[in-house]
Amino acid sequence: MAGKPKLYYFNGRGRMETIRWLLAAAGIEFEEQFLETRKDLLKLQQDGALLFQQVPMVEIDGMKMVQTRAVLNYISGKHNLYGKDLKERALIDMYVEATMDLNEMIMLHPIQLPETKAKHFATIIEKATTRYIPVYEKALKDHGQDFLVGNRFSRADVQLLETILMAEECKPDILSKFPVLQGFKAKISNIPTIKKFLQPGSQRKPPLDEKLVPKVKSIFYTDNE
Ligand SMILES: N[C@@H](CCC(=O)N[C@@H](CS)C(=O)NCC(=O)O)C(=O)O
Repeated sequence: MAGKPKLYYFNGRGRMETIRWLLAAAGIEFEEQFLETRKDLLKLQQDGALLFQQVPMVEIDGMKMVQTRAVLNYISGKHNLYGKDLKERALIDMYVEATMDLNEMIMLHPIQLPETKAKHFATIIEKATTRYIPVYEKALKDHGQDFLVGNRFSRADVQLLETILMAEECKPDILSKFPVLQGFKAKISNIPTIKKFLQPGSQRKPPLDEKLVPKVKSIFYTDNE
């Protein structure tokens, strides 16, 4: 039997967090190797472990997988979280690409320059409440089912919940005008694997503490980047 997947990244959310969410939602235990310094990244690069010299990297089923979306697609396909046919998969892809756009905006907020930070934050809230959240609210309302796609649990539900919780960290009442999503959030949060992941002590990571930004930058950026 293959061992547990092993995740290589720094000890924070970044691009790895959605991978953690999907594994947890699928009930898959995983190990993590945290990069603490640039030397740790260079070592992986020198060992030839990173196809494009970048992390996230996940050792899984005998592969050293890189490229976040490739990893997410693999986990979703393997664990039946990716729809029953190509059309469902296409819809799931559209939903999750949009959650990832919003997720990335929020994720990158701590590293914005001081002079652009307030504007960036206002854009997050504006896009969340006018571009993204209403689409999910309407989709759930129109079909009246518990899950976003195909009346069954998929990565679209997991990734939407992850992103809703991130948006609530920015603005706690962000769902106040979206009653269907409030119900969705409660239901998906109560799925046993997800409930477990949401409990303290799980491998879920907290939002990036601004004090850690220099450390993260020192791992991933050289002085001239
Ligand atoms: N498209 C890649 C981007 C990966 C990426 O930008 N990784 C950053 C850390 S979050 C990195 O490894 N930077 C070091 C480098 O590019 O040399 C993915 O989604 O995995």
